[in-house]
Amino acid sequence: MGLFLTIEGVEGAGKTTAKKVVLRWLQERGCEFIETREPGGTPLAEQLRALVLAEHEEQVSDTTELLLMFAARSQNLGERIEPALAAGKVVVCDRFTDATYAYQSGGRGIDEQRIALLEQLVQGDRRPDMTLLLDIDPEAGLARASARGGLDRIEQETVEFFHRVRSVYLQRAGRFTDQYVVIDASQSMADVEQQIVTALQTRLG
Ligand code: Z5A
Repeated sequence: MGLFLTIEGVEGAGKTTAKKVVLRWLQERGCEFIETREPGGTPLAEQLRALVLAEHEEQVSDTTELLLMFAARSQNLGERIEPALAAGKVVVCDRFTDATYAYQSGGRGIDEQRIALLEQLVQGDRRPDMTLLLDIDPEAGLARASARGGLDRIEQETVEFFHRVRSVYLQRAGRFTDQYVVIDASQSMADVEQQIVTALQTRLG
């Protein structure tokens, strides 16, 4: 029933661009799909997104950040993702729990067992069927993102933070080979698009 496809990567890797390629590919094949993003995807989850990405006068603790990510996820899963999958649709989600392992465990240093507990609580057995990991050196990704202007609270982290994020993504890609496809996002847009189309054809036919 349905197919759950997620898109991941460090800042500025080109997820937004990749999502358009995936949606066009699905459309051309007449697949029914929904698109969503995390944190976000429903009105309440989008409010949680705004809260967690905004700068605050007080310090946002790592645990608060983690719980806000999962609060938004719980809402998006219940309201949008699970109903769409149950209706046999493809769900294309810009980031999901792999981002939590990468950013909150890799980046912030939270023990991954704590994330696994929340993952089980919020998602049960739900995991992505396929994840496109847009892999790029963080310096190159940040340069692309900065050119676009206005960095949020997490985007202002150090380059070392994003190296740890990338490293966790790559570790997970090596561990969950049935789920992950690694795309070399340092290439030109045309080349990245070709890699994505090849991955979709190979995995989904
Ligand atoms: N976060 C978290 O910490 N924990 C979690 O559990 C979740 C998320 C779910 C918001 O995510 C933040 O939430 C994010 C992680 C955290 N914080 N950070 N950092 P987001 O996905 O909404 O935000 P983002 O990572 O900041 O997305 P982004 O900057 O929009 O990145 P992108 O979508 O990968 O980039 P893009 O807009 O497609 O491309 C960036 C620019 O590069 C743009 O001008 C493109 O035209 C250009 N581009 C794209 N591809 C290419 C190629 N191939 N060549 C040249 N130029 C290119």
